[in-house]
Amino acid sequence: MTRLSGITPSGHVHLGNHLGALRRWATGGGPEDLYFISDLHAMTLPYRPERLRALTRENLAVLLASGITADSVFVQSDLAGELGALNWVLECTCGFGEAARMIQFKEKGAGQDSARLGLLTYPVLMAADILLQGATEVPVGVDQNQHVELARTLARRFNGGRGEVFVVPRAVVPKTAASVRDLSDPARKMAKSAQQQAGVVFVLDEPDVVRRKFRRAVTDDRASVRYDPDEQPAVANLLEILAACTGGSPYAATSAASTYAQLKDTVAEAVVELLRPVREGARELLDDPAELDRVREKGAARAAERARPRLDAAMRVAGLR
Ligand code: AQP
Repeated sequence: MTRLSGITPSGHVHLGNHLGALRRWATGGGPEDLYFISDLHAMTLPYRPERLRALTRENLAVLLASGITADSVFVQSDLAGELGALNWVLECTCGFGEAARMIQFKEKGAGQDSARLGLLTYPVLMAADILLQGATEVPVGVDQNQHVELARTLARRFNGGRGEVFVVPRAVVPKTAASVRDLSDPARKMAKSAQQQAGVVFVLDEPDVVRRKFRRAVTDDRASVRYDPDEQPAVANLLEILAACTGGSPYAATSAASTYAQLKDTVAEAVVELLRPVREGARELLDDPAELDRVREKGAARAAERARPRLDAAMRVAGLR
């Protein structure tokens, strides 16, 4: 089994990324697993090069501090040549309608003349990320499920029409914390690129900042700590976060507090303790640029070595060699 997944350095890593992705990537995997910083994906929206560089470094440090081994990380653009080649091969098998139906494209760019073409086609690049490494499982939050479906479709289509080259991957969506919601608005998922960051808890936030964000979290006027995602989505989000931190169920987490104020304090403390080693570890790594560079170089060499035979096979059966 090979698990592969990525994080886009479109902003600072947040609690949703940690609970829904990084924490799971760090446990239960095998020596073949790969996790990458998808800096190419971060270019699909307007961005500043200096900030992208800094965030790529920061995201890498957070991955390592989350317990993901140095042997299984790489930065996507270090494989830009291999990925660019496979991306083109796959784009030439993907319909415009298939790409335009992606929910993230509809949310972030559909109907806007200024939307980058890369925003439309990046799910194909994501398919290239997955297929190039022969991943069997792709751990993702529920929001990325559709993109993995596209990778499966493209793999089957290519294999069926040209020759068996790709492993058909499957998405693995976590049962709890599959989508952590914004603390200020439970209708929105917690997101790196949120316009208002008051409801987004970042992994590198200092403890007092985390506490303040939870204290200001929206709830409702029912004054009852119950787990009811339909009727009380904001409270349900807090209970899900608490459950994800403590390992119980959101229903069981209701016994931790009888008022909303207590619930917020309890969740805040659980999150502060969960994130403490990650924050401290990442800060240490960020103070050691040479070590981060070394990890990055080794990761690039390993990922490229693994990618080449499959890329060669794909080019060959596509009639290019
Ligand atoms: N709110 C979330 N709850 C649970 N999991 C989440 N993930 C993202 N947001 C949540 C998961 O984190 C991994 C890396 O995410 P990504 O870098 O691919 O970014 P994204 O899914 O587009 O969402 P972000 O992090 O909030 O960034 P922006 O604002 O740029 O969209 C993935 O496994 C993702 O499912």
